[in-house]
Amino acid sequence: MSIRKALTIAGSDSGGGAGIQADIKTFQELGVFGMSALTAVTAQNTQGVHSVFPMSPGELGKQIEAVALDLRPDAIKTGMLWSAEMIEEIVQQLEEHDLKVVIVDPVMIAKGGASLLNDEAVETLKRRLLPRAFAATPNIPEAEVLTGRRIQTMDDRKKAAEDLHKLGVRYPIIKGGHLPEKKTVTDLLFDGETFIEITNPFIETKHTHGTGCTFSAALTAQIAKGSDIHEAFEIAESFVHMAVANGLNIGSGHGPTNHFAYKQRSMREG
Ligand code: PXL
Repeated sequence: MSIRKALTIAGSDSGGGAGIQADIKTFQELGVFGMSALTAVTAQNTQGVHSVFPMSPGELGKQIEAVALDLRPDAIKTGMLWSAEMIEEIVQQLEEHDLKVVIVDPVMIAKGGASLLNDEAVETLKRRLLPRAFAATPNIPEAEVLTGRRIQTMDDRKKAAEDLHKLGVRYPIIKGGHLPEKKTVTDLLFDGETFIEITNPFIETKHTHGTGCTFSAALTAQIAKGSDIHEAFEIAESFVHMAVANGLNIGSGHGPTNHFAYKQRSMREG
């Protein structure tokens, strides 16, 4: 079988822990050929974002088009999208080139608080991109913004997942990392019929930069390889858990996770 291909439409993180760098590393570790269309170039390290230089929407569109016309991705992931114009451009390219399997990671703010999505772009994201999403992977604050619902209990999360499903997301996944339950973290998938929860031990570490990008990239890689949503969810959970549990301890701030860990363990275990 020929190699599967995934495209990330996202921002560059010069520090290498999040954004397209995290996505391409994750694709590679899971055996998928990675491609990118840049929305913005950020200057940042583990201490924070120094600046953001957005691409023009037209230049973003040309990157998606170039990939679509020739390489044909099996799955596409979106990350930092920055503006409403950028989202409109993406939707136009998806339609024009009949690109269907889109996993939306609705990135809004970086760990240090820098905004990665303009306020007025939220409506465009909801109205134009979410209805085309195969899956979406918000954390709790992002799910609150997208649904207008305060999320505290597991029941709130389930309702938010149903809201996202109604907005057109086929498989919403709400990540629980911002509301750890004492010693565990539970992520929730709604497949349109049932709720599936995956619980991992909570890991006490400050090195969690890029966990959201990495999770969503692992999910995208598995979907590109033909996993169904349930298997993709399980593997993405395991990939991120291994990446956080085996931290690299680099940089003096919020360091990146270890993208090597999952594959290293699978190689050891044969
Ligand atoms: O983790 C969210 C994220 C996504 N994309 C880029 C980022 C960040 C967080 O810092 O820098 C480019």
